Amino acid sequence: MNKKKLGILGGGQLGMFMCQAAKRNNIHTVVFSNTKNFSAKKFCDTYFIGDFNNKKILREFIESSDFITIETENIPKNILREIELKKKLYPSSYIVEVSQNRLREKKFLNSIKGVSTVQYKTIKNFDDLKQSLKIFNNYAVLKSCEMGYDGKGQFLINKKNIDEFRNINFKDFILEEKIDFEKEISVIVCRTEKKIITYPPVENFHKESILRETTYPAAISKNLEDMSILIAKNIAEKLKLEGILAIEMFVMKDDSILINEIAPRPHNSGHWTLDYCKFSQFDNLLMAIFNSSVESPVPIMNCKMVNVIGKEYKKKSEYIQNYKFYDYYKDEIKDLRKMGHYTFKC
Ligand code: AIR
Repeated sequence: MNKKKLGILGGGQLGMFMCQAAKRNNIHTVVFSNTKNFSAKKFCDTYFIGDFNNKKILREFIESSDFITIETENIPKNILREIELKKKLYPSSYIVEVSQNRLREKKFLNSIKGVSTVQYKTIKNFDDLKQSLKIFNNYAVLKSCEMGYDGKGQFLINKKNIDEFRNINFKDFILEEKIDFEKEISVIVCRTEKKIITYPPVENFHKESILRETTYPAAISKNLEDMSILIAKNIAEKLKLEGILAIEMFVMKDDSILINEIAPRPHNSGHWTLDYCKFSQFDNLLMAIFNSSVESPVPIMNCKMVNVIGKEYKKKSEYIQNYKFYDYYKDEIKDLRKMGHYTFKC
């Protein structure tokens, strides 16, 4: 019998983990990468390299896959829609389009009863920026609506540095209030038409807008745990999710929850599930796609995941000796680039 074939748009570390999980489940993987040296290269069965807008490659990629998923939300809308005309995309192009634009994402989230985000303003010119900064007590974050991840396209703005932003191209920006939260947590939800499961909330620690550490479980009350799971399920239901969605949340000092952002793909804060759950986030994505079902994760023990960022990668042998280390096989060390991660029980 022919193997089932999964097409993956993007070939970074998330794609790499998808390929490894697929191999364990006898699923054939086809990666479409827009960079030449990519993490998933040595783990996929076949690959295409080229611009996502290359019609010929896109056609061949679609033809060689039974189902298609994404490992980054930064994929042009026209490509997602074209794929969906021919093959089922997990999650749907609608969900990816909501999550790839901060303004659309915030409008969607705030339209759900019981769900809120931080305050924000649409910024179209320097005057907007000046006015909105005042509203947010002269301390706020300017964010590009699209194509940002790991802090890219984000700038902390205050009275002193605002003039540096006078001449930027304001085509597509929002300004978010800078909030004083208690904790950052995330919940991963997997859903099919038949079943919905969530991974328990984990606690995340960011530095320079990039995730450094995730701890399972999050040190929060049972009440907050239940509330975060309820919100995650609610968002997934509203989106009619089929596949996986990660939801980043802020726990505020008054125990309320604000949603930071959603990501319709496996998430860095879910990498602990590879070692410390019966079913990892990647297993559940594959089950959602190929079995139309998902399984409760069954966490095994308390643990931590630590990202290896930029030059920290040079200490790789030390991590290998002391922890369970995962290499992302990136072609180049860059500042603030995720190069690998390690996990340990605690
Ligand atoms: N990624 C996607 N959205 C956020 C993140 N971190 C992962 C994906 C993508 C890779 O990071 O796996 O392909 C890109 O990493 P880099 O270091 O090449 O920018």
